[in-house]
Amino acid sequence: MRKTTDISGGRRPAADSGGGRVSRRAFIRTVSAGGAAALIGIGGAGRALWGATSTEPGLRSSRDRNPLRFAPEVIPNDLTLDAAVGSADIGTGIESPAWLLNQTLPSPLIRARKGDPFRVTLANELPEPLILHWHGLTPPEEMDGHPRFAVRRGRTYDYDFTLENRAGTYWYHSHAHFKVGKHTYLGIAGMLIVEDEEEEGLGLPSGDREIPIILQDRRMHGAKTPSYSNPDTLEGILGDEPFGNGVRRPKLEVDTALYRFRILNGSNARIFRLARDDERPLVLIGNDGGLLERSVEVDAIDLAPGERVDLLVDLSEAQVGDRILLNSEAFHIATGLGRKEQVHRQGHPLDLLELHVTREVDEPATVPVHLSAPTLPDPKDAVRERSFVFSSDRDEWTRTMMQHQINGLSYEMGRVDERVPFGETEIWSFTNENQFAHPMHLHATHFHVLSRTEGRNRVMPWEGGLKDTVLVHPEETVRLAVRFTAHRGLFLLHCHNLEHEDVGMMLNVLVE
Ligand SMILES: [Cu+2]
Repeated sequence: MRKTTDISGGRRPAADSGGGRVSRRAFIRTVSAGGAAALIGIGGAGRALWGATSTEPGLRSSRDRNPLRFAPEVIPNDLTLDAAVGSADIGTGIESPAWLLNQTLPSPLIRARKGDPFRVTLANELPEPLILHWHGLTPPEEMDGHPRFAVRRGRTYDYDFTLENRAGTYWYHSHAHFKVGKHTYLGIAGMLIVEDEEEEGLGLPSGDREIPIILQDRRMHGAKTPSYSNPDTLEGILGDEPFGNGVRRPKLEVDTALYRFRILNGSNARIFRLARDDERPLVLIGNDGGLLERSVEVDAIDLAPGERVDLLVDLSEAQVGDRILLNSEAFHIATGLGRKEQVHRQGHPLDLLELHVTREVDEPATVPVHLSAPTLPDPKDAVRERSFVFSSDRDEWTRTMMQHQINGLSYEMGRVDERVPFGETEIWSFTNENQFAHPMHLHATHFHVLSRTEGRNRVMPWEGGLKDTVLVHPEETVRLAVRFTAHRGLFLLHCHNLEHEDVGMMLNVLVE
């Protein structure tokens, strides 16, 4: 079913050390053979499967869909990533212009292991300066992809550090000065998976049962995606075509089995409200910072740009022939403003991925209840508070462009905005005083979401554990416990709506 091009040794087999643990593929074979074990179904009944003939708005025939593909997997062991202009097949054999790393869309999937060296060379042959940021990892400052390290065409940048982060689903993308939106939209972005021993011990679905997927929305110009021009600085670039792993309107053939979906919102600006269309819940097991303490069932998950969720999708009770959609459901962002002033373009429904059940297998599907025990910064240890207020206004010179600011400031590369002592726990509050939703991303650490007041007024189930990106709706105040324990140096706090970031919604944070 799944094709993986192997360009650097491919998937590393699981370590066979530690109490005679079987390899992950062998594990799948073992449980497949144990047919007598009971299937553990998840969620309730009442399935209302969408058929291929549906005429509901926003839904389309299965015939118009393209097979989901998977990025070639590489390991960061003397890996070179060549950035160059090219083109990519976005489905149905249509080549669309793109900027690529190693000529693939999405960029190669980097699979790494906690404790291993991370040695990657970026070779830039793009017509613009480029630097890569490892979103969610916490490397030393020269390795973090700060825009001051961007390299011009013809130059290279060497990354060399030890991977200290726990197992989880991460991202990497361009962090070039004021060009993040363009570069990411054109294709300079890929998934990064970290594995560790703790996670392996859980026997989560792996191999063909693990589906890494970067979800994005795109604007279309006929059958092709248009080049990046005149970005909307109000809400950011919002397209009405769903893409998965660089494929337009993706579909995936699946077995009647339990799957692990690693989902990354790699959109420039689009917030997704993920849900199954068969009225079954999503089983959430992890987010930005890796596995949660325990699995939790939710009907829908709001996923903003830069956020990740790790889901178990149980298809063990599906029938061959079923078509199940992973959708982004309609939603509304309350702004507290009159109807006229409201922003309307977020929250349109999209059918993101069709799962077509094509093979029946007899495979026990167990969902572990207890998963992990992430170490969270404790608000009781906080020694100070820091507040960040977000505002938006028309640029006084151009009148058409929007300014999005943090504490009244627009980004300046050479200015230090916050000085934070290394190792001390602080309470940070994010207050959004304007009508746009802002997914705020912090480099160099993960944080613990404590509370949300006004707006949605609660912490969502997918905001437990360790986060590096948190969505702040209009009028909301989100409080976090934050502590930098990885490295000292100059890092970033910014909005991950990439058009907001590129007009300067970013600050320099010096950990000292
Ligand atoms: Cu923003």
